[in-house]
Amino acid sequence: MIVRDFHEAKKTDRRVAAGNWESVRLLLKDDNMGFSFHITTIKAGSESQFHYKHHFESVYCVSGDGSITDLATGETHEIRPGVMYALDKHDKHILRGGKEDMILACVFNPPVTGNEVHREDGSYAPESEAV
Ligand code: 9YT
Repeated sequence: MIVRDFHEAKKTDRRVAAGNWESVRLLLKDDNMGFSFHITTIKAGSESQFHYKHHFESVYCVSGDGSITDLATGETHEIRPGVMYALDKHDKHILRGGKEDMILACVFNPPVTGNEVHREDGSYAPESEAV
């Protein structure tokens, strides 16, 4: 069994931060679960484009508010606690923080290794290309 405390994990290199977001990786590839599990905070008022071309991701909003725009359709969906979205088509999207920071629980398949960097196009490289 693996038991980890977010409040401890965020003091370690499991926490990664970029301009508009930070993320604590509670499970990574080397935990051998077949997925990774992250608690991601999207800053209030921020806007970021992501495109996980090589991963599926599902996301559940724990607190805060924001929105997601599907760049294939132009459709925007409000995100609030209780809402889940799943990027089942590797959907290119814009994620926005709302009035408050948005706290999201995220699962990636295949699992993130922890060494990926967001590339210019908003993707993470497949593991074979990871730095
Ligand atoms: C909301 C979202 O896409 N989270 C992704 C996880 C985060 N970018 C990370 O841990 O790298």
